[in-house]
Amino acid sequence: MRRLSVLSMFLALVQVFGLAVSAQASDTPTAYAYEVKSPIAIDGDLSEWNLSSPIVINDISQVIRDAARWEGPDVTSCIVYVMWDKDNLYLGVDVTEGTRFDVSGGLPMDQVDNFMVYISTDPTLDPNRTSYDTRDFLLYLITDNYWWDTAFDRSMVEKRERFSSAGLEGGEDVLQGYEKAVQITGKGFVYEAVIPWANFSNNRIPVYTPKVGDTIKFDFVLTDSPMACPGTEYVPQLAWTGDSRINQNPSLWGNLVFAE
Ligand SMILES: [Ca+2]
Ligand SMILES: [Ca+2]
Repeated sequence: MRRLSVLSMFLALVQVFGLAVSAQASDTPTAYAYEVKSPIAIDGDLSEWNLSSPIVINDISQVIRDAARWEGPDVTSCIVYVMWDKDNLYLGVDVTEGTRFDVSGGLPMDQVDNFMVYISTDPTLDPNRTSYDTRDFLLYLITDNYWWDTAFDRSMVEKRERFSSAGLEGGEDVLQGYEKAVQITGKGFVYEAVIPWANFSNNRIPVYTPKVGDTIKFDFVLTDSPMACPGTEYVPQLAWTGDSRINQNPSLWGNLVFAE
């Protein structure tokens, strides 16, 4: 009897662990990027977009910095949409911000109003990797509605293949062919942009050409400075998934699936 009960306990444990493992795997948030079938007009109006896979960033559990200063989803939150074609990545973001377009010169890029796009361009990589691969990128998109500075942070990438950090001092647009537009809304703004895939490449890193069914690691951060004021101390950041370790560890990012 005793042996039997030990065995049944063991089996129960196996079952519990099995469930825990599968729950953990399915816990990784997944969004779909839909293929662009007819041309997208970059005008800050997302009416021609497939909006069926929103990346919603609006919860206290998603605040990865200065949570005590986050004033809630009605002041700082966003919904992100991703689309693609063989040449371009498209981003649409419906932003709620009490203080939009707050960017003052001289502050670090991650202390001013921005989007931070965490994206891999190699679907064959191990999704559980805990450090940045050559083809994992952190792209800053400053949202000032004027200069629209952009930057790449590659400081965490060991094998950079001569693709180094660029634009982190501010005042630069390091992207080629980046088009963006916004429409002001009552609660913030709607942002629409196209970024050619060629920006995530150089003569050592191939250009990514997505195909239907590809899954890449992806994350998105919204930084909302409460006021354009040098010395601003608390600047909340919200991420789709993960915590501040996403800056070092792609396994904490979500999954982005390329769909038709
Ligand atoms: Ca449009
Ligand atoms: Ca702001």
